[in-house]
Amino acid sequence: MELGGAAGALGPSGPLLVCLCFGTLAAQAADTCPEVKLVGLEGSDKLSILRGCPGLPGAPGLKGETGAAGLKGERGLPGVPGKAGPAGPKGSTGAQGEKGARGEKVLRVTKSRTRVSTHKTPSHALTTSTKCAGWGQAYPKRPQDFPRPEALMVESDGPGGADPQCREPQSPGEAAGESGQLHSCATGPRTCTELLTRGHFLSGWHTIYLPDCRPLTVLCDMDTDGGGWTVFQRRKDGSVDFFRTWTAYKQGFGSQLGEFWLGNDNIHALTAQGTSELRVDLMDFEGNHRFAKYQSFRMADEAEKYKLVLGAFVEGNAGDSLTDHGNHFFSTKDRDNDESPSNCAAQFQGAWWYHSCHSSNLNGRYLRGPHTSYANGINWKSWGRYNYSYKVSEMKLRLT
Ligand SMILES: [Ca+2]
Repeated sequence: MELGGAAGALGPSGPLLVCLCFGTLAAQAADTCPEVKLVGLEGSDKLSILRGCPGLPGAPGLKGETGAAGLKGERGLPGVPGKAGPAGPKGSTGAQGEKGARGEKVLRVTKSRTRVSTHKTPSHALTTSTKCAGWGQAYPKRPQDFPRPEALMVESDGPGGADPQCREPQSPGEAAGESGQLHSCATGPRTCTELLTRGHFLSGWHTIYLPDCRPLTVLCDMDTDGGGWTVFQRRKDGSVDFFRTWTAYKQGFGSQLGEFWLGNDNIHALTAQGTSELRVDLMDFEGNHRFAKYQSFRMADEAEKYKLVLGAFVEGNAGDSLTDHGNHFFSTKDRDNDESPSNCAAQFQGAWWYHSCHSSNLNGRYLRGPHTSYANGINWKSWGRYNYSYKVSEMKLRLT
C-alpha cells in the first residue's frame, strides 16, 4: 500500500522511478537468489514480483545399478616364440611289419617277351643301358632281376644311337604308360594324335604301337599346327652324318636328343595304317621359319624301293619343292634308283626320292646357310634355291 500510495503521489513521473527502484531490487535479489521473476503490472499500476530463493541442496541420489558387461576385445598380435624345450627320450623299436605280396614283374616280362618274340622286333621299352657313346652319360640300370634276353636287345643303329645296345632312356612313366603299367598293343596309343587326346600336350618321345603291335618310339610334335605330328626327319645342328647307306636309311639313325631319320621301314609302317598328311618345317640361320604342307603322304615298302606317294600341295610359305619327287624311288649313295645317268645321291650327298636329280634335298649335307657348292646342302628350291642350307629341317606326318 505504501508503495502504491507513493506511486500515486509521484504523479506522471512515478512509473519511471518505480522501474529504477525495481532494477535496484532485482540486482540485489540476484546476489542471494538464483532467480527473480518479473510477472508484470497485470493491468494496474501495481507491480507484481514473484520472488523466491532456492532451498538447500538435497541429499545425493542412490548409486545406479551395475551396467551390462562390455563386448570382447579383438585378438592381439602373437607373442614372441618361446625357446625350444630339451629333447625327449628316444623311442623303442617298433614291431616288424608283415611280409609284402609277391610282385608282378615276372608276369609282365613274360608278356613283353611274348610280344617281342612273336614279331621278332626290338622292344624299346625294355632295353637296358649302362654308358652309351654319343651323349656321354650313364643311364640308370633296370633292376638286377630284370632279364636281358637277346630278343630284347636293340638290333639297329636307329634314332637311339649307333651303338646297337644303346637306346635313349625312357622317361619315367612313358614306356610304362600313364597309369604306371606297361601298355599292351590293345591299350597303347597308336599315334601321336591319340597321345594328344590322352593328355600329352608337350612334344617329346613316346612309344606308340603300329598295326602289327610292334612298339615304336617316336618324336611327337604336340605344338605345331594343332599338334599330333610324328616327326620322322630332323636336322638342327649338323651333329649327325646323313650321308649314309641304304641299310642305314632302312633302319633309321641318329639321336633322340638331336638329329635323326626314323627309318624307311618305320616310315612305311606309319604311313601304311591310313592316310597321312605331310608337313615340312624349315628355319634359316636368321630365325625365319617357313613350311610346306601336303594333303597326303605315303612311303611304299622296300620291295617298291620306298617310293614316294604324295598328295597335293596344300599350303605353305616355303613353296612346293617336293611334288616333282612323287612316284619316284628312294636312292642312297649305294643304291641308285634315280632316273639320272649319274648317281644323284652320291652327287648331291644325300638320300632322297631323286629323279634327275632334285628340287629338294633335306637329307643333304649340313652346310650352315649360304654355300658356293651346288645343290648338296639341306636345300628347298622354292625357298633358298640350291645355295642355301637350312639350319632346321623337320618332316612330320599325321593321320587324317
Ligand atoms: Ca642314276
